[in-house]
Amino acid sequence: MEELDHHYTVHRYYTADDPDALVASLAGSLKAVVTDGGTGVSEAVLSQLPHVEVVTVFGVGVDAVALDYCKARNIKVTNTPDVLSDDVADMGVALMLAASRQMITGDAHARTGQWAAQGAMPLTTRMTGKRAGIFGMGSIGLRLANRLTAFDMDVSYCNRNKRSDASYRYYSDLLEMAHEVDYLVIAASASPSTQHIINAEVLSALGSNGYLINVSRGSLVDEPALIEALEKGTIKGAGLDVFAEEPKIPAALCAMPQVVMQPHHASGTVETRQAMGRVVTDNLAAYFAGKRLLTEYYM
Ligand code: 8YV
Repeated sequence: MEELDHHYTVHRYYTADDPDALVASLAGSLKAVVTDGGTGVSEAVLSQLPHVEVVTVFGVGVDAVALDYCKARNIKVTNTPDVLSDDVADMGVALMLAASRQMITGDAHARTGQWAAQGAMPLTTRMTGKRAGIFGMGSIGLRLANRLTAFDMDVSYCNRNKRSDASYRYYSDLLEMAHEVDYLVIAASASPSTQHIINAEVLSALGSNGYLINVSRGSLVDEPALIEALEKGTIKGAGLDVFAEEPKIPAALCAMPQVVMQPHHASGTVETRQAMGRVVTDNLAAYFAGKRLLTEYYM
């Protein structure tokens, strides 16, 4: 924000007393929108801003941006790929371990004196050597896969295309992969075609020893179906960084000890957020200097 304030006249939609009035007042002048992955920018807002030429997203996911509208108006969109992939992959592994080894329950057991009062906590589930299936083999998926080999896991992936640079087992069919794995890790981007792709059938294929891990977007999961699968023991547990209606999380999920959660924080380290901020400001600088965008998202 300091860098933006230094180089541009910045109008803060998110803290405006009257955001609609702010948008209306900028109709004749606003050139660029900076937003984040979760917020994006809607057609309703952009259509009031005829001079906007570029939308820069502080995040890799552009699903909250009105992409069709941007394309039609030739508004450029940029995102922040790659710089956050390591942290998101780290979070995926952390959630897998935390869910299997019941880290949060264990922490409470140690912290609150239950250990001293009641003795050892119940046994948990081993992760090393198990089968992991990654849905979405982009930069994040690949880093996840590489990390999981250090846990001697049998790693497979499901992606639109087989990657020539990855030797992991490839599935073109998500349901087929879900049958064959102990951990289903979602690292695919959100789009109309992946909406609710993790449905009751996929969860039932994952099975009663299976864990669902999501570091992508809540929209990929049919959340009521997930809650039912967890309640009935159709799957064993889940590690979730993202939810359908953030920041709201269904009370049923919050009450489940077999679910480990994070508040959409996979890229939330100082190092990565600084790197993401740099990509945003460099893209804007390139745009206004008439240079090629660093990380244009092609629609
Ligand atoms: C961020 C994200 O949490 O990259 C994304 O798509 O969702 C996250 O990295 C978000 O964009 C920052 O607010």
